[in-house]
Amino acid sequence: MQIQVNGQKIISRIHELGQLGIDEQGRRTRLAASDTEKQGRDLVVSWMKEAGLKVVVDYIGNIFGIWETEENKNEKPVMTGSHIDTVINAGRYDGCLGVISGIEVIQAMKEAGVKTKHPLVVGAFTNEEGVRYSPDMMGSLVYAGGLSTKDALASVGTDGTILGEELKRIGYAGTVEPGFLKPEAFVELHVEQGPIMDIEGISIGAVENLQGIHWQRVTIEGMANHAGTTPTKLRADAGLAAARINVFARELVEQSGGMATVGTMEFKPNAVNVIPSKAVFTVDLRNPNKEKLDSDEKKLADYIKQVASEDHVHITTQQMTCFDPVDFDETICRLIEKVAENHGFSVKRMTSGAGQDAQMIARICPTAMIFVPSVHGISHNPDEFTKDEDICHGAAVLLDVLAELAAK
Ligand code: HGY
Ligand code: MN
Ligand code: MN
Repeated sequence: MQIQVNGQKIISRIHELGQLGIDEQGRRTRLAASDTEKQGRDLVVSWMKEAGLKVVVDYIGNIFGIWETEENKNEKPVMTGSHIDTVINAGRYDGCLGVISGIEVIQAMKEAGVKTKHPLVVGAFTNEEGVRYSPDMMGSLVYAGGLSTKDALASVGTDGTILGEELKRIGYAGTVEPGFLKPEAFVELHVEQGPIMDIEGISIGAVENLQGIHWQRVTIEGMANHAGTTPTKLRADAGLAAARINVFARELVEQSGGMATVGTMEFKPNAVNVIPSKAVFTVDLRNPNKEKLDSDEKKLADYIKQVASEDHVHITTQQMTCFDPVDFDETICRLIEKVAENHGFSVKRMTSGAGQDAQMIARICPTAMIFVPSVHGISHNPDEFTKDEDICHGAAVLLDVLAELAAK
């Protein structure tokens, strides 16, 4: 029986959810456990209920829509899902595609009267982006047992708030222990967020692995002084030291084939004519190869020491995340390829450059991802765009992959 997924419904819901969190400058921002994200959560919960799913929220605020029957409720569920929190001034597809498509695909199977051996569940995981609270992929990491619920709830945000209190405030301090459902398998549909599929004209990505991610915060303390009277050699310039480290990180990854990003930077006193006494910034290092990633991190640490002595500044670093590269499940990747080919869609094995909830759930069950193209590879940017037909293709593949996994 060929079940039809209502692609138009998915597309209109992506746009409906994408309207939440738009501020007065037109920037879309739904940071984890914020008021705007609560609006998104409430909308997703209403869709899950409309689909006739049982909605359960766990202690870290992960939301699950569960479809189980009398016959299969004691079996382990096949799970899909993603996240609806965003970065600052975000696009509308990152994460949301996977949650909205998951709801629609399960509803389509339910309403078609499909009998599955396993229940089906769609999750919306808390704080995948890690912009307000670190680390990223927090909700799925806690779910997979990689971080204690207690430590996660105690995490302090960039705005000084405590995640556990914020979840209570927005009404999503859930009622069950994370990990309460042990999935049989997990498949996440997500936009590629990179340019490869768009450039090569590929419709479906069978994501077989994901690069490692190391985040650290660097604090440099120098000495404020007059920009016009302090000779260069007498300066302890925190700003210059920060710039040197940023440039070095880029040179490192140009050798190793990894990626380095200094995404946040603040100076004190931040005045045009004062040598910065303090610089605080973050370094996001990534590489699909663990040895290279660890080696880049070591080389960066050695260079930071060298800069500290040459520039007469004091530098401290604080690790924020340390996630190794992840290999996904080969059997599920093959199933994604087979289903895509059955639909006549072009398909290619892909590596995820972005961190994903799937990388955490892969710790507890066979897991893989389905990618659809991002036009010009733009993401974490309001110009993020995926064509309607690619959304429909991705959802159709997700449905058949979940149906086959839930039937076994
Ligand atoms: O950082 C990442 O790659 C993901 O978007 N959280
Ligand atoms: Mn994402
Ligand atoms: Mn993202």
